[in-house]
Amino acid sequence: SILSSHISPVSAVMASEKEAALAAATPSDDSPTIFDKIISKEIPSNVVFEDDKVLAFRDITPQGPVHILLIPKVRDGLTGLSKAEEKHIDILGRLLYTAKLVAKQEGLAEGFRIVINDGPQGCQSVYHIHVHLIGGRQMNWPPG
Ligand code: TR5
Repeated sequence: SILSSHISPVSAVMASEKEAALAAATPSDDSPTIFDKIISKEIPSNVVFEDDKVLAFRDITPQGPVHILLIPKVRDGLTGLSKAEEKHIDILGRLLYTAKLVAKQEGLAEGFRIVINDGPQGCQSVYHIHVHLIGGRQMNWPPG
């Protein structure tokens, strides 16, 4: 890609992985995602918080010193925020509240960024709703 030719090889690999994940992602598809295997521990992840409803683990391609994904253990049709229904209000609140707890646990007293990517234009690549918690560096606005 145009991007890849102007950045370091490591970043180029990461960029193309994201591009590949985006290309493979099918927004309307209700089939399992990689996160099901992370929940079942079939695929290892670096878990930082877990209860009966929520799993929080470190992103494999961190966009900051701290980059954690918070996901519901049961997707229940919540492939993305745009699919939210009233029945999801409790889990949506729990994801955000848990993000606050994890931010404190990670020492992000100076602030942090919460992101939920939705759909192709939102750059969503995994269709199991997830909250990104990013911190440990100065964030910029507007985001890319
Ligand atoms: O692009 P969106 O917003 O959908 O976020 C998906 C996130 O999942 C990205 O930030 C990826 O880096 C992250 N991701 C993808 C995989 C993965 C992961 N984080 C932890 N562990 C992972 N495994 C084992 N496999 C992935 N494909």
